[in-house]
Amino acid sequence: MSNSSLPSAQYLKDYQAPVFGVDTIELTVFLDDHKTKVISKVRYLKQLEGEQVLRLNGEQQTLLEVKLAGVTLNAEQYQLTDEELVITTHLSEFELEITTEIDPANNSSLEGLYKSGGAFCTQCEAQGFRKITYYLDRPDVLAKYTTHIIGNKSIYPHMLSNGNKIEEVALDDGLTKVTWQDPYPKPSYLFALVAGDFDVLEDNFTTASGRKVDLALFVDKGNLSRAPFAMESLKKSMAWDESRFGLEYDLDIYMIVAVDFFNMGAMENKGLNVFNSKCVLADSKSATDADYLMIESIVGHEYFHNWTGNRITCRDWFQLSLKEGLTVFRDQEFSMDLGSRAHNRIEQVKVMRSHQFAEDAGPMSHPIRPESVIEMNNFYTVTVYDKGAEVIRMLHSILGEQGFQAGMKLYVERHDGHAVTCDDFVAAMQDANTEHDLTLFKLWYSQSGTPNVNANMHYDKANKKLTIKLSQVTAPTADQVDKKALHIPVNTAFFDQSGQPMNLGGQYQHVLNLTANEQTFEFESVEEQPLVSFLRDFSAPVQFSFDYSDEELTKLIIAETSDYTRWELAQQLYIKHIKLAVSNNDYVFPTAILTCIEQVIGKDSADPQITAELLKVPGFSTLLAEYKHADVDAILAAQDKFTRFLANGLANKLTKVIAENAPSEYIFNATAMAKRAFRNAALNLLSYSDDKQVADLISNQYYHSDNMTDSLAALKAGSTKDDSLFKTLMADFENKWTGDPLVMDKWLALCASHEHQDVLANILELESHRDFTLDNPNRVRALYGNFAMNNPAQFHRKDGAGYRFLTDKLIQLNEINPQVAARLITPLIQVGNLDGARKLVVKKELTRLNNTPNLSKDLFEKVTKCLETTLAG
Ligand code: 7MK
Ligand code: ZN
Repeated sequence: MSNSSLPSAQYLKDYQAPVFGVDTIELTVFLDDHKTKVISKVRYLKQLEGEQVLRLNGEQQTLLEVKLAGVTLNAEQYQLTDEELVITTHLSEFELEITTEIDPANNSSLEGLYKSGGAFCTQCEAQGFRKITYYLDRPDVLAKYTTHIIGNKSIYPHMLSNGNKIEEVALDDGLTKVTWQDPYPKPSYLFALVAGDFDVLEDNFTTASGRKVDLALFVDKGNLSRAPFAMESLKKSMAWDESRFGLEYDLDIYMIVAVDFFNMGAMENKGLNVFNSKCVLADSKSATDADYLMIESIVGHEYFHNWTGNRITCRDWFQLSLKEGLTVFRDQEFSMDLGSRAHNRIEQVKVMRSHQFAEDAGPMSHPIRPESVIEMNNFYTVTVYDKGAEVIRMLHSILGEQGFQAGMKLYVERHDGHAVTCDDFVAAMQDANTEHDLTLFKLWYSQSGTPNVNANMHYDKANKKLTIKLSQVTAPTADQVDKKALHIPVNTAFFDQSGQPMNLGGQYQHVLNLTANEQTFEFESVEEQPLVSFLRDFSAPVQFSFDYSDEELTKLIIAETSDYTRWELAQQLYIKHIKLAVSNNDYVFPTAILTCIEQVIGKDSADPQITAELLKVPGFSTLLAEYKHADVDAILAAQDKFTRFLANGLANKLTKVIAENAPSEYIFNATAMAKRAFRNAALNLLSYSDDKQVADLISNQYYHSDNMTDSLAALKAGSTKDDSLFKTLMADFENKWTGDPLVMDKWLALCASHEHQDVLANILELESHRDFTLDNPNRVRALYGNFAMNNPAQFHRKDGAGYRFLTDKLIQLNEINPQVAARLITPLIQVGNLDGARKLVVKKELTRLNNTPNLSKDLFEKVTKCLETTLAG
């Protein structure tokens, strides 16, 4: 790549409103595998003073004709580049008709219009529409769409687009034209078109105001029996948004299409969601409890976008968290209202700790509202989504449910039908809650990095006075050096030494609002030295530290009234001792840990779903994040040693848990799910013990299971045991499920995360397995993604073979699907705390990648940022 053509960044500060707006767009799409013709007729209106120049985005298509106000332009009358069609005109209101040709069957990027399996399908967010036709492909240009699809009905019985179907006519040549019209103005990223042969699950929903909405779920032929759960989830989502947010659906029809080739989880296109089939299809034989929960939350997420994203959309892509952070918060609350609050919170925090904190500490660090972007696809991140949702969650806890809903109501009233900013959102929250001041809070939108909050405590026995000093520091990040003090709400609870809640000023729970670098909080009439629990329910996305003794921690774990926080404190206890073992080979773990956990397991009142989580040892990425200069081998060894200590120490208890929670016929509900989780966590932990019977337990569970949750749990437990058992079970599973791609992804994942010396050779062999293909993102993530993210021992091999292997795959995927490649690179750029020798190998590999011809913008942005920051010098 020559210097002049290096991809360049766009900046939030450079935003300019569009000079031209669009009234209506009429698209006619002539379906063809390699030569799809697209005619777009657009009514442009000049809406601002400015240049009479219309700059249309467009890529990877052949321009056939341009007609301005009915007159065909010749090539001198416009400028065409690889990325733009530029037209200068004195008109301020005109129709532009553009004919282009595209090649969906060869579109392996899965962006724009592409062929997935036998079906045509689109993905336009963020900037895929420009691969379909030349247009103002930006979220602040809203238009009313009419879409004509012309194709062979015997091959494509279902031809779908956004809105309502208004016409279907047979044409002379055996083709059919289907016309759709969407009455709601929308940006191009919400456009969708699907054509294919599907089985359809139909249902309906009556809204609170009594309107009947048709629901249709389109799946590949033969998959109908795996569709009902997603349909139920959709109806629950519609009911929940009415009852909790007062928001109703607004069209007469809501469609979901499941496709096998999809870069992400799903997409909220107006009235026509497109889903990755793995986020839709489920039955008890093939899907785990975790899959069911994931499907429910993603169906919810896409549905909730109808208001937070579609009716009210983003002014520009820097505002992505406006719709994503808010919609993730909404889908989290949906899952929490339907299921276990504490369990959901644990899963949310795991994502923050193991992925978001790492992103903030790495070369791609950015605020939830980024300030500069090279490739927008790189900003669909855990920071924008999950930290974004944490920021909304803090607002919710500061304002309370009522205040928050008042803010939402004002936000919808003010901005329905418009493209707005994060500032507009906070302004609505502020104006509906004048008793609060959100001025400082807004800094969460523009400051990146994870704050470190530290607590110190002093109890003055003579004066019965308790003083808590909180301080915050946010270290400089790759993108931003200067950091300011944030508003950090620290939920805190007090317990007496016997473990009873201790009221201070009438209550035992207090919110300490930290708004400066350092702050002191004083409590009077405190009768005894309390046990204090901080940052309860993860009240802010920060790294919190308080120097607990083991005794305090174990007492608090028993005393806590918040199930989430009990788990959190247990994690702290585990991490503390694993770290001690990292720095001392001869470290002996205290048995007080066992006593404490045994006591929790034994509690009648304990929620088995949460207790199950207490039996899981912190993952490698969580441990890695504890270090500036990590010794990978020592961390893995200490983690393993601690797991075996817990397993052997709790072996009797675990065996009892397994026996007492014996499987019964599969049913998906909270009680049954919690029971399975408890049993399977016990089985998994026990597999690390020296217990001789565990192999029998595993094989017994595997062969007698009637559901995927238990089968897969047995396989996972088997993967830690002796090789022959694991090999036998894996062969049986492969034999049973080959040809079923979604299930085989679980098998591929297990192969890739198996901690065996030969895993790389095995993966190479699996590349020619009949169930693997490099052009399907699900397969790629199952095999390579699990190797890179869930097999730390082999990925971080000292000889660099893991890094080299991933780089080879990235170079291959760069040509096929840049977006998938750029997601897969994450563990190779979050290397700041690795040792010098490993960093050197990574640097060599990233340099090799950087020199790849035709390196995509997606990989370019991440590789160069890593080489310039983390690996500079
Ligand atoms: C979730 C965008 C889409 C990453 C996580 C999703 C995407 C990427 C689903 C694709 C979504 N708008 O609804 O957020
Ligand atoms: Zn979303």
